Amino acid sequence: MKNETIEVSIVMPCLNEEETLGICIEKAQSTLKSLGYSGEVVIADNGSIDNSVEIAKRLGARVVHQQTRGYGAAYLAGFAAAQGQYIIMGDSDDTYDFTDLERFITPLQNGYNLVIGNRFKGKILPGAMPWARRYIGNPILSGMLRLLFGTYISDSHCGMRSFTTDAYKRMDLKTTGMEFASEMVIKAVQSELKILEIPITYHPRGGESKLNAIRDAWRHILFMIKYKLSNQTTHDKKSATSTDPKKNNGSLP
Ligand SMILES: Nc1nc2c(ncn2[C@@H]2O[C@H](COP(=O)(O)OP(=O)(O)OP(=O)(O)O)[C@@H](O)[C@H]2O)c(=O)[nH]1
Ligand SMILES: [Mg+2]
Repeated sequence: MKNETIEVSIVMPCLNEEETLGICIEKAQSTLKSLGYSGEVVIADNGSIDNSVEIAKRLGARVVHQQTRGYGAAYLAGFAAAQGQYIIMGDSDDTYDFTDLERFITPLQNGYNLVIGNRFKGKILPGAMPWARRYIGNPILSGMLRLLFGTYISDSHCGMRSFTTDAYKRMDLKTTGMEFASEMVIKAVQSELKILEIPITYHPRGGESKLNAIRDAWRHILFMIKYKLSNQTTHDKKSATSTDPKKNNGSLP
């Protein structure tokens, strides 16, 4: 629910990130303060069994719990709880720089609906992204997105993004796994959101990666194909209806 006094909500999904969660929360809180925004940090906990939840509570972040496992599921719970006009999302593993917030907020105030970080046009620090993901996984998945949906986002799996609450409603996101990142790009483009890509720096993560490269890449691929097919069917049905002579007063298009 929107709270008029909160301008910015920073939402982080968290599954056992005790090593880095505190750093991320502190960076976000101090940056919001120094920029003069009223804001909140929302931690979407996905059943952590380490000290993540205690750390978040101690630092004054708001914690919401999501029983359903998965990156998308965690975010759906976090976004539902977020109260700000603007929402900034990013992993709680210290790969994204939560001191770099202003560039994610100002464009939203100037008419953009969605801001997406771009690591390839920015900097990927040594050890931040495995070779196979950088040169094989990412280009293939991004290429498929461009080919199937005509998207023009060049780092479509970047996890640091910001958007307005209105844009969030328009995207109507639903997926629960890592394919959430692709779903957002596809639906943002289809909803004709005004999107800005900005170069960012990607840092090596602390703690253990939760990504299962093969399984998660496969989830992206399956989602893209299923979504394309179901959209195609809807589109075909709509075209069939609109070319129905009776519905067109007898005149063919
Ligand atoms: N993969 C995954 N991540 C989750 C889940 N629940 C919460 N998360 C959080 O979502 C973020 C993304 O997971 P990461 O392991 O960082 O995935 P990634 O960024 O693609 O991979 P790395 O570059 O290795 O960090 C992290 O902050 C996780 O703690 C889940 O069920 N699965
Ligand atoms: Mg990460």
